[in-house]
Amino acid sequence: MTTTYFHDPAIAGIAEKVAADERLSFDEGVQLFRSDDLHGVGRLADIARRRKHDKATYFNVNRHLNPTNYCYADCKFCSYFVKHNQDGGYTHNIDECLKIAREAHDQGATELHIVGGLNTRLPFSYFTDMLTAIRKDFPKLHLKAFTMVELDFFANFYKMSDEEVIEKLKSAGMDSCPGGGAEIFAKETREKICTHKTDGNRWLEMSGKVHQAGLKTNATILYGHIETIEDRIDHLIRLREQQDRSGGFQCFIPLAFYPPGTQLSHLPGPSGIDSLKMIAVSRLMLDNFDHIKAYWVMLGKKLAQTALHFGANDLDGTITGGGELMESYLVENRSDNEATKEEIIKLIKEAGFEPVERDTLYRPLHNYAAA
Ligand code: V47
Repeated sequence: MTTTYFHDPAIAGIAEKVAADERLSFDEGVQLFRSDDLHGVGRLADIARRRKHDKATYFNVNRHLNPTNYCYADCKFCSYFVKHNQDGGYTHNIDECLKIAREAHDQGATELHIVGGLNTRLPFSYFTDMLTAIRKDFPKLHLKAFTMVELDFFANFYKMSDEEVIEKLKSAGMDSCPGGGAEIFAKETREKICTHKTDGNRWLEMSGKVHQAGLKTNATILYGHIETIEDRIDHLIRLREQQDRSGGFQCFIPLAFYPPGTQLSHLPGPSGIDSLKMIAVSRLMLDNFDHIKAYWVMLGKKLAQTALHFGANDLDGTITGGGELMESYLVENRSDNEATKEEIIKLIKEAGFEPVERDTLYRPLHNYAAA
């Protein structure tokens, strides 16, 4: 690759390694973030993205179910949770969960994304009963349920081994796990934003155990709050190492911090440029992750579309009717909370890529390139 396209000599050096498909180091990750050559960084990420996927860009038809917003964890970045002594809390009963699953099914969803608060007043059977009931009525709906933080909470609170928790939920219908709760692994920063929950090492350990049980999971980073560039690269490298060990991560989703309503509401949140870099650097550092998701709910549709040129190859789902958690961090225009399949296809095509509807496990269901 000719390096004269890059006005930052550091990026020109990294370009040689990207061309040779070589693993990037911690320092190179930091250099990518510190570079002012946004086009250069994006170009490298685009090369890595096209090497794996060419023009294919994935989306799915999904719906969120957030069973309860009661949570003891008190994360500083979260505007969704409520404590037991506060107003505004809810817990859906099984019939209400089934109603949401039915709506999802009737809207053509192939996936139900189930996450909620760490609620100390529910029995474990609430979760297994919920999965069992949904699985019975909607056997084809993929249940992407519970973050590593929820699984860790279940093991501690209900006094079960990790393996037992995973096995019981799997038997009840859990098909895979979403990537939430990772936030930022770096200890000092994590303790400032979410000191009461699962630490980084434990989050990674639980992922390994879920992978060992034969289920896929996703991974996330929450960025644009108080973390440093070094924290971000540390996070990516620890995920890359876990993927080397257990191999079950499907997709990485950088989550742009949305401050309103949180205990960090004085912060501005990440800029558009920072979000594009976060996506690009994720693609370049996570050489053993197939999929990088530009989550339009948090980026906004226009920036998510642009991110497809910065290493992302997935736009997440249509999310027809969001859960309460998603609604708490919808960006900018709060009516922008849904995207039809047609709209997602148009966003992808306009960006010059080929829309592929997928299931949760990235099996292609329909290629809309010619449509
Ligand atoms: O863990 C909470 C984040 C996550 C805020 O696996 C916030 O396919 C921004 O993990 N601003 C939950 N982010 C969502 C999540 C997710 C989303 C989409 C797809 C997948 C997947 C997973 O949301 C939490 C936390 O990191 N979050 N509050 C906020 N104010």
